[in-house]
Amino acid sequence: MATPTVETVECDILIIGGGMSGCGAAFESKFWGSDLRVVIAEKAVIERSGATGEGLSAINCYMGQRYGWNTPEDFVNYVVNDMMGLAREDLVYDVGRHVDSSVHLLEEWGLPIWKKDDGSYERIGRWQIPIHGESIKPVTAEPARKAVGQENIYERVSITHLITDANDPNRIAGAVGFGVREDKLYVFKARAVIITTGGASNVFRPRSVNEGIGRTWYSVFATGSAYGLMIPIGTEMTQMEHRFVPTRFKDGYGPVGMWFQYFHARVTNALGEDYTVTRDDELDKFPPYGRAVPTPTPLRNHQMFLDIQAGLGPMYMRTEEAMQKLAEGDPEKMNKVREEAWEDFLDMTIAQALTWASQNIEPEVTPSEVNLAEPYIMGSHSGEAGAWVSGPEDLAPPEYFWGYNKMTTIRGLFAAGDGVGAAPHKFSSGSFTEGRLAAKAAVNFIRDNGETPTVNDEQVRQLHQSIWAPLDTFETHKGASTAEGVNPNYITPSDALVRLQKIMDEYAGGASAWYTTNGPTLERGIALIEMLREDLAHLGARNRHELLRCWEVVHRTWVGEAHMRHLLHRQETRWPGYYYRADYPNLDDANWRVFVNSTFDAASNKWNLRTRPYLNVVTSI
Ligand code: SFD
Ligand code: AMP
Repeated sequence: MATPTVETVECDILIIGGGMSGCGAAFESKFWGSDLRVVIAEKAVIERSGATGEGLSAINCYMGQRYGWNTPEDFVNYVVNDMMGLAREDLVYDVGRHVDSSVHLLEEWGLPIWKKDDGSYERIGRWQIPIHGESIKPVTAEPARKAVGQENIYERVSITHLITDANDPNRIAGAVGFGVREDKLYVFKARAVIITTGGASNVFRPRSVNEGIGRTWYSVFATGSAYGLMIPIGTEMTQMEHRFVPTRFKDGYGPVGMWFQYFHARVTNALGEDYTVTRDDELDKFPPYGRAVPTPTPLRNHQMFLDIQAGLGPMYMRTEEAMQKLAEGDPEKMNKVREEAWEDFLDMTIAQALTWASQNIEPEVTPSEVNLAEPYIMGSHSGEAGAWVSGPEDLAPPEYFWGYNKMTTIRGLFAAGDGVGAAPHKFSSGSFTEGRLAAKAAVNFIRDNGETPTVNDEQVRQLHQSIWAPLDTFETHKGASTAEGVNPNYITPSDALVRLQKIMDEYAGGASAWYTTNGPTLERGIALIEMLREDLAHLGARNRHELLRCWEVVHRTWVGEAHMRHLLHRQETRWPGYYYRADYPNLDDANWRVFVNSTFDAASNKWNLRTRPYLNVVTSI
């Protein structure tokens, strides 16, 4: 392996990640700061990177204010109930009040949205509109690329660490990383940084192993970097115990929202029973959220899970029943319904269409199995893990406000999308919107704070050395065994990932543990993950591709550890259907309707867990 060269990039705003929120941030920062140098560092290529790279079939966050469908207040009510009492109302409202204009912008840029004959948008559910969304990502990326300029986009550059000011560990100064296709190390020096590096899949052992490895619901490229970059420098995180367990079509991981809400399909068990009917009483056990409409996502899972636990599976999405009903015996209508059914997956989760094809499934004839997937740690869908950020100045109470909207507790470091905690249900459109809001605030931050942070060159040199170390470790020790993958001196990134997933699955309430854990199990899991973290200093990489995998597993391990520590701290079961604390099986609003926050202190290698109050800003729930 050649000795890497070092490139230094100086800019005003560094956007790390060019996904939905990163593209929003890029576009907006140039709108407010046309004189500023805005740089994007992206590990892939922005036209196809991130969770939407594969396409989407819906915009899941749209108020429809111009049609009188919903207000931002309605949205906050919905989100707080869906999170069973815990979401930052100021942040959720902020997305709600701006998201429609973002969707209209995406349409203007070329996103095809399904329309009715009168030209108004078609709807799926209360907040969701269907799109022909295979190309949502290139449509979003093009204006971002144009706005910042080709020369300011550093693609195929993976960011591994954030760096703080030499004289102030609480002030961001930039980031370091490496080129995944050339022997190059980077240091980005910036006056403000916006983290938009997405959520985390593959922290838990996925249901697909070996034969289908790599098939997960959320993007396999979502490696928890938003959290893995922010935690080590002491950024305050919130709700890292929260997770999203999606109900998904079995094995293909096809999403279910369109089926429930647009096709009005039911899921029934082996006896033909509908758990929403037979398990209805279960909802009374979780007041006041159990009777919210719609039933909160974890409780919908919980009802289905009770059937699965009772041995009443397989669970079937009754696609055939729903499609026949919609077609009303008319072959023309059936053609349309069939087309829509396949498009839902071809636009977004092609693997599900392949699963149908490979299993001879005609959805209008045959029902399809659904299951609960492994947990995902994320902040943009029905999960709310992420950074604790300042709210907007006109809404946030003092406890939630420290100067700049979406700024983390590190000065000059902003977050958006999956990176922001306690503000879920943003989806693609809301993440893009939040990126825009973070960028506007970052421009203001730069205007108000003229200084350029000081970068400690020695620290950068040391970080560069550690970034490259897995390649050196492999070269030095590869002869110690006859099989490259098994060596007393190093651990491969794939073995490290499997070890992480095993710990998370078995100790942190993964799918094979039936989403159940308790205090002693978590304590044991934390001890094991601490050892894993130590061993990650001995990662070995055969090539640059594996070097990328090394840093991805480092980021995922930070996510796993934070998740377990937060799970341990929250002594209740607030989200049955997402996870169960066997030692605290009940929801405890009196003591635990609070946010669980953490900071990691690198100097002492210690975590500090605390709670932050819940404050009603919009609702009285
Ligand atoms: O049906 C580094 N999502 C859906 N949203 C919708 O609005 N409608 C849907 O239909 C959706 N569904 C869905 C969705 C996602 C997936 C995978 C499927 C189905 C199969 C959710 C949205 O996609 C999601 O909410 C947003 O994309 C989140 O935006 P953001 O910006 O937080 O994350 P990103 O888009 O993944 O971008 C992250 C970027 O960072 C890069 N990156 N770059 C440099 N260095 C590093 N270390 C990096 N680490 C990551 C990534 O490459 C990427 O560009 S449905 O299921 O609900
Ligand atoms: P999904 O396809 O599961 O990712 O869901 C897409 C959107 O539909 C998200 O906003 C979900 O919260 C919502 N959704 C999915 N299933 C239901 C349901 N049964 N009732 C209400 N909303 C749902």
